[in-house]
Amino acid sequence: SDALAEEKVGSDFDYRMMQRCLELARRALGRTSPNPLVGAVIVKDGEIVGEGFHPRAGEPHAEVFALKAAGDLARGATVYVSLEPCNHYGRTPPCSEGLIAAGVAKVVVGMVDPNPLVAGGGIARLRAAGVEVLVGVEAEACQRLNEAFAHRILYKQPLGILKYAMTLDGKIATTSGHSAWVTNQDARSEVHQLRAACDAIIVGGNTVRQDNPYLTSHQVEAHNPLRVVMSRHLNLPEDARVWNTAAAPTLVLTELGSSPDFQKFLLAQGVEVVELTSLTPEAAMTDLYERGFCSVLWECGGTLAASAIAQGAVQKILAFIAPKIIGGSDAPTPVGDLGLTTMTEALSLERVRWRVVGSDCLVEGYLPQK
Ligand code: AOF
Ligand code: ZN
Repeated sequence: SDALAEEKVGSDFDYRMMQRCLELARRALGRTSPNPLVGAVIVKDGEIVGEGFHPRAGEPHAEVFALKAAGDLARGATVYVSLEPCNHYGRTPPCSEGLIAAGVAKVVVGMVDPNPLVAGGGIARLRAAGVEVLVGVEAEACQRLNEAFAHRILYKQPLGILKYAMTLDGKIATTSGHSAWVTNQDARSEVHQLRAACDAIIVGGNTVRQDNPYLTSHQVEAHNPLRVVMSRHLNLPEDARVWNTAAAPTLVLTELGSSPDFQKFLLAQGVEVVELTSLTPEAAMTDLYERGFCSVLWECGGTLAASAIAQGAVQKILAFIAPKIIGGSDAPTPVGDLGLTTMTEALSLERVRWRVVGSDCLVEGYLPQK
């Protein structure tokens, strides 16, 4: 992707139109899984004559909305779309055929669709019909927007993102477990935006007992992810905020036969309960994959985080670092025991980026592929 970033494809106008596609695509943030976020813009004689985005799986694709808005003006026009037009009969007919039938002259594509059912087939179909196709305008931004979709479709697993906030001395809470708040308001708003983009958030029973979080996106009109609590024995408080399913849906993953009384209580609150034969991060990810999810945010403590990493349920790390020191040799840290003993075994993140968020710092990176 570094090579893509250097080689600039298209004109400044092409870039502006593709950025508009991404802006449109983001209107459906968090709502399209298992489908991608896609935006489309149709331009005729330098003017936008139609726009569209994919609102959710089962509904028409971005190009269909844009073509409908453009009407007869689509003939001879240029279509910008952040993801390669599809070329298959899924829940909807192929967009490649729709574009050809509308008589468009040119299609500018942000990125090739990683879906093996498409994977270049849409571009090839358009070219075979005499439509000019330009690929790779704003490719990196397009790929970043749909990294979870790409991960799901290529690896048959949701993208696992481990997010934590720690002090400069590497603690996520004090020795007594108090953690409100490690980071400042800016970093916390960023987390709320991140939640709006994800399909599920997972925590363990400890986080529910210690922090009593809402785990919502705290934004008007924003998508709220499914809140998932992993708890073996269900020794959880009845007054936890996550049981308020009026705010957002909640799923409890537990083991077969755990506390029938508490399960009854949860069901009465509208909480879904799933008993797994073995309650592991891997099994949790399988359940969430089967629900059609693309992205899962791990907002758990160090013990669960370590086992999620060890089981390959985490691919991406988002670490907020606050310039504070709390001290305490027993204060909890973001990642528990991984069984590594020498520094040469450390998991070295790839594609690392650092960013200042208010008075805190955000480090982003990807775990090496196993
Ligand atoms: C596009 N534009 O807006 C979207 C595309 O089941 P379907 O018919 O909705 O097809 C889903 C697949 O189509 C999805 O996995 C991806 O490959 C592509 N999604 N394609 O041209 C869109 N949402
Ligand atoms: Zn399509």
